[in-house]
Amino acid sequence: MYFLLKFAPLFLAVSVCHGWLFGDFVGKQKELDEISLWPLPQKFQSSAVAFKLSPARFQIVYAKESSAGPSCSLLENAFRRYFEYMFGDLKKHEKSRKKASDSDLVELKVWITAADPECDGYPSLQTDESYELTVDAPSAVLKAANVWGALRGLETFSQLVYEDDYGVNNINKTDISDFPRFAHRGILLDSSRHFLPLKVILANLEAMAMNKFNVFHWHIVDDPSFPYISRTFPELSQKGAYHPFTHVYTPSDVKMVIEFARMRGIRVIPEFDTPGHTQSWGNGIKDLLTPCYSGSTPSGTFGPVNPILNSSYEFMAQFFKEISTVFPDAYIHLGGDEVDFSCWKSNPDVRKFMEQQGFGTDYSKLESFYIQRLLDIVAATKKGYMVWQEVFDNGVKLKDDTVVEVWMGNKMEEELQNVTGAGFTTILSAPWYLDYISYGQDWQRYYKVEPLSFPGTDAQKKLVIGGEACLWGEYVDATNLTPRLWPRASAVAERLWSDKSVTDVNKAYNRLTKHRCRMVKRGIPAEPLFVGHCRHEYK
Ligand code: CP6
Repeated sequence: MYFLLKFAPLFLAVSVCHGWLFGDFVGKQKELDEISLWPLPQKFQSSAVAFKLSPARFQIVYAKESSAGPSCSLLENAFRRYFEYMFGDLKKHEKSRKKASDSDLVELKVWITAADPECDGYPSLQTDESYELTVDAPSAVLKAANVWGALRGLETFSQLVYEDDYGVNNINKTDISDFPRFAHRGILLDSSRHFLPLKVILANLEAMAMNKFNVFHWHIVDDPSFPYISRTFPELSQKGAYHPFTHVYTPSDVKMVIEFARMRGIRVIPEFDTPGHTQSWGNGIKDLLTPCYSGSTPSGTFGPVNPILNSSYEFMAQFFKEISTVFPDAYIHLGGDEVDFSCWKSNPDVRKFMEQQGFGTDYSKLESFYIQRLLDIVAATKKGYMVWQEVFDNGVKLKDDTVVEVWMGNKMEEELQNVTGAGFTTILSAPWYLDYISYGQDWQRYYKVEPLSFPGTDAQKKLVIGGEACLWGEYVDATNLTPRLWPRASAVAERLWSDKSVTDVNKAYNRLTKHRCRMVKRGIPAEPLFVGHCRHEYK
């Protein structure tokens, strides 16, 4: 007998009914329920043949043919992390002298196939995240072109491991071939409405990796506060942060976020939103914002960035030159949403400028004038940019590789049709505003969204490169962010990773309940979906 056949009571019932002893014939869905992969892989085959994993013997190693080896610190770090997720702290395990038996899985061989494994690189929109995973005794094999696919595969492998009734770690014979449906799978966090301590950001990057998210959209500054410490303009945070020393991100904090994310295959896309949402910028930079008028005199309040002064553009050029060197990603998010025209309208100098430019009374032309100049400034730093949908709606001329983010819930399908019809790539966040909360299981609403349901050609649908779950910060800080985000964002994770046909909410419920307990076990205080318990409750 080569394999130890292990049947959970339910499996036994199913197997006996069918008169089979061998697990390969056990219904597939039962397996899925048992092991609870999230998000569900593209191609998945498993059997009830189970192997034991002994923490004292099991090792994650490199395949002989692998182009990456022990000098790849990203993988070394990931091996350690996933070993701990599966078995807890290594020090607690006694070195076992017992010989491995035929029913043991003794190793996971990681095989990186590309000539360049990208150990020291950064993930990008073009990154290949696919992997193949075979679990069979005595060795499992994880094959991926580069480290990014290996990271996704390690997460899946760790999710395959489950504790049996005796607390022993098991893994079933399995074949998986997996790749993401969409390339951009993001989470937006807002560190301006409330300061988010580094610890919270890092914990959420951990949770993102558990859900195969690959973009951290860092809405780092906004009206209420400017926590980013700029080398070029230190006054921005000195005068604009909630506190100049404690409620700020230092250059080393930012580096740490970027590196922690890189180690998990996550891109960091910072958003510096202008010309609106910039009240906090005005504290540190004189004349950057438009003075509002009440009648013929300045009212003492300020509006969006002043678009009629050359000094505004000179500032932006210097500022974004810095940003383009601090953040390694090929994209910067430039905002451009919700520009309030009332202050511009009140200002006589702005009105005169409008006249000179022939804009009439159409202030969206002034908005476009500003954004156009800003985009050209940023393009000169060799970065790509993302913008909120208004920038496209206002007819601004965009670079071909611009990503337009659709956030408005009304006429969302029409917007997707228009943006992709004009040939631009787009991501969707409109259905996934997780800052909105309500009674009951709202994850199901997020889960049921089909991003490509809008009318359009195949070429148009290809331009939808993904989506983002947004957790705006008005009602969120370090005390409630993580449980509000997880596992609600997990619904978005599966929609963006798994096949289009994966839509059954009841099946998803069973897997997601277990996935949520797994996050809890790994130290993420993810909130419950509904009535129930976890074997390992939050400590
Ligand atoms: N902040 C910024 C926000 C929002 C946006 N931009 C927002 C608008 C409407 C809702 C939620 C969030 N808080 N900078 C819009 C992209 Cl419902």
